[in-house]
Amino acid sequence: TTKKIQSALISVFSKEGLEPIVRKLHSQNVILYSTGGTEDFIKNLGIPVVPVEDVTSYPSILGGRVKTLHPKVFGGILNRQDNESDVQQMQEFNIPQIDLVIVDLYPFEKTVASGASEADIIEKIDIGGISLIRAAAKNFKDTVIVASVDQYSTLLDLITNQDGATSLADRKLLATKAFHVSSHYDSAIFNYFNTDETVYKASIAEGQVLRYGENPHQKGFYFGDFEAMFNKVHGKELSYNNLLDVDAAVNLIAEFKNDAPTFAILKHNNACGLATRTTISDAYNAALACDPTSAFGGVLISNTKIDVAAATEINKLFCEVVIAPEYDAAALEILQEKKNRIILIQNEVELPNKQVRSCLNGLLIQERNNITDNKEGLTTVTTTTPTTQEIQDLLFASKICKNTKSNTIVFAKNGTLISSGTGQTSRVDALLQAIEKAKTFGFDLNGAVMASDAFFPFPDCVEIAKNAGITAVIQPGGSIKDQLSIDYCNENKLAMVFTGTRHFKH
Ligand code: 93A
Repeated sequence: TTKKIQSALISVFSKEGLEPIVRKLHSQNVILYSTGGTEDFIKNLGIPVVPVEDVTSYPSILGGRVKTLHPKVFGGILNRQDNESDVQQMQEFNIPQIDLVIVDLYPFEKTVASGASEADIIEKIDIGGISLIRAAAKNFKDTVIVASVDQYSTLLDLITNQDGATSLADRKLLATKAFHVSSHYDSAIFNYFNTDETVYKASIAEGQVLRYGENPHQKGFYFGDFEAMFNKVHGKELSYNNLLDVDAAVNLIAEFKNDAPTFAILKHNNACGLATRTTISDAYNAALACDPTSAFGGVLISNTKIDVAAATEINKLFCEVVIAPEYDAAALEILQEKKNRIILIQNEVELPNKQVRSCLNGLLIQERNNITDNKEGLTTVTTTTPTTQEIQDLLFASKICKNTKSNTIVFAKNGTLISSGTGQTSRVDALLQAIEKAKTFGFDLNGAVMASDAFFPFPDCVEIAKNAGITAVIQPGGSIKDQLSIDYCNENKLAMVFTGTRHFKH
């Protein structure tokens, strides 16, 4: 699969950086074919070059719109050297082999940016060049493609250090880069034309047009296979905000997949109630008790089949969405009493490992946060060790913490979320909010545990927590001032464990 370059077709808009490549190719006796301007450039270097017109026996026509678009050119690039009939046809039609294609496309984006007229911009839509790139990249088994000045150094390296020999892997990598160039180029053309709403809508035909985005004056679309994840059995169309909440709910409940019946209530992507009990109706009631005010209009999710007892309780609440892996038939009937309430059956499918969001003029992509803190990963850093119940509650609180917007502080006790501080700009603010909320809904924090998504930079948090009644703390650790928090806990008989894993969520 290692191949030596013996012939090359060069057609570049910008001639910059081309000279050393042409000289090197010539020194290795590579036959050079070229188009008008590029041909002149090579000739001026005193290097022999075959005009592409000599290959096609056809002049460049229509003001250059058609110069390389010819079977003799594309045959030379696309033929499969291990295909008998291809080889035979190459001879029959007297098609020259083209081993290497170098293209620098018409500068479409630059022309648009320069404020040129539409006619000038359209003339800069490269047709022949993009076809050369696609053809050579498609046939990477036999052909080398250099689709941009950015790959000149790679090519120079191959012809200098490998004497013009390329491996299949070299060619495939260059082909990948070439398709990146061609897809980017076509996207730029699309973006230029795409000023009309209908064109935009047509282009997102595969996406779902939502009623609106986050607010009624914003357009919104969903790209994804909702049906693969859910069976929607009842209710109105899901909105942009519903989808965001459903996403948060599904990620949250995934943490409790193998646990006893667990029910969560979410608002604005954060849990405002979550509890684990022996029955799902008890879990629902405990989750609701955490913050019945926020639960109004919330998104509800269960890790367990919803029975009649749970459905009867849920039916009393105005809520947007209910999600569960299963429902008893009679429970479904009860939940369907409210016309608009969205009821989803969650299928057993893995969540994708990639998370994407827009950022500036591009995208941010990251892996999912796949680490769930477990007992084995905890290090007790204080002289007081947490009790068995506390360890359970610490891990429980940590799972909620991980799925709540940073900065966050979570209080929990006996498998119940008591309160949390969510999305605050300081950890102390998150802590104070959690304390305030616990008080508002009548919780006693004595013996409750605290989870923090990131380390405590100062000992103030453990001090405030201790004074509120907290007896055990879970946090990643890693602050240069960790010891101050540890000292405070030791002096005040608080248990603290480190996980070593930060759980920011923004
Ligand atoms: O107008 S085109 O789309 N028609 C063609 O057949 C064609 N073949 C190559 N433009 C075409 N090219 C482009 O010409 C190349 O992509 C390159 O940008 C440019 C090189 O032209 P010249 O060698 O005449 O400077």
